[in-house]
Formats: sequence, C-alpha cells, structure tokens
Amino acid sequence: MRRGMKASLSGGLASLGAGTPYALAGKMAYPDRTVIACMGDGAMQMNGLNVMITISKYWKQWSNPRLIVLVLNNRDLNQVTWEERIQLGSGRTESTQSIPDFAYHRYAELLGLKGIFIDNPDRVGAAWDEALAADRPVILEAYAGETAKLGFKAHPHMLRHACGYALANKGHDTRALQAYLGHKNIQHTVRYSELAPDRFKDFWR
Ligand SMILES: Cc1ncc(C[n+]2csc(CCOP(=O)(O)OP(=O)(O)O)c2C)c(N)n1
Ligand SMILES: [Mg+2]
Repeated sequence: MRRGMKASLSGGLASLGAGTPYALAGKMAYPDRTVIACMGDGAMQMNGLNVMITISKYWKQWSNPRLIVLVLNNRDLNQVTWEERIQLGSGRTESTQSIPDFAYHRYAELLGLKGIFIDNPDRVGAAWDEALAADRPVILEAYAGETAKLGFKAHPHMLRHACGYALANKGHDTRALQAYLGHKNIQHTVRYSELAPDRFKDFWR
C-alpha cells in the first residue's frame, strides 16, 4: 500500500463475500481510480459471480474502467480447512470443504469483460501487467494451494521469507524490516531476507 491508497476488509468481521460488492462501491465512489478486489473462490461462488453482472452493467460509465478481481482458485474453503486442522488436529472434511472448479476467467469473457488465467507462477508478473493495462474490468484467476501443483509444500512461513526478501531487495531499511517481521535478533532478519552481505555487515557483532 502506498500513501493515498484506500483499502477495506469486511468491516473487520471476516464476513465472506465483501470483495466484489465493496469493489463495485469503490468504483461508484471513485470512478477515476483503479480498484483491486482479492477473493477466494468460495467467496466468488457465494456472491462474487453475481456482482460481476452488475459490474458489466456499469463499467462503461467509469472514466477509468480498471477494476481487477483476483480470484484464488484452490477448490477449497481453505481458511475453514485450516480451522479444522487447528481444532481437530487434522483437516479437510471433503463434504464441506471441497468446492467445484469453475472457469472464472472465461465467465469474465461471457460478460464482455476481460479474463486472465494464471496456472503457472512464472506468469504472475506478466498477468498483473496485462490486468493493469486492460481497457475494461478483469477477472484475474490464479490457481492456488494444491490446485497450483507447485511440486512442493508451501507453508505460510514461506510468505514471510518472500515478503522480507522482496522488501529488502527494494532497498527498505533493515531495522524497519526487523520490526516488521518481529525479529528480536537482526541476524534473523538478515537470514530470512537473504540480504546481500555488504548490506548487513554492520549488524554482525
Ligand atoms: C458469511 C460468512 N459465511 C461463512 C464464513 C466462514 N468462512 C470464513 S473463511 C471461509 C472460506 C473462504 O473460502 P475462499 O473464499 O475460497 O477462500 P480461501 O480460504 O480458500 O482462500 C468461510 C466459509 C464467513 N466468514 N462469513
Ligand atoms: Mg478457496
């Protein structure tokens, strides 16, 4: 997030399905600004797909037509699957957690919008460039979790490493990075973010 950007969650209540309605409301309030919604496939199937019809009705009235709906397609209600794992010690009750696959990006095309599909991590950057340059609202569908078939177990902790690495390489202050990651010891920050040795030599004692 950069200064001047606005963001919202579902009022802090974690209600599923706020993404597309809030994004549409954002475009109504600020038709000149780019809006991005980040959705799970469960939320998208619950009400997100319906709101896309309303978006297809109004987008031509907006001075800036950019509205990107990122859908993470993991065929899973994953947050609840994780609650199962934590509370029951094991997870995924097939009958409640599994949700059907759906071609979200192709549904966008059906509505006269743009659909972009990511089924390979190497495509992420180019797909976002394409979405941000589009002349109409976009559904950016990305395979995620087990659907993505990464070939290795992705643990949430890896996100910390990836985030630290990205921030470090963008030149963010190492002490700020340490505070952000909550490390007691700067050496952990250095290791986690794989900083170049010349950037952290002053911290080794
Ligand atoms: C209205 C509502 N119903 C149910 C829930 C419980 N709930 C929280 S997260 C979640 C699953 C979300 O699945 P998805 O949108 O696919 O995201 P994922 O966790 O898979 O990334 C559910 C059912 C909720 N928070 N709000
Ligand atoms: Mg999901």
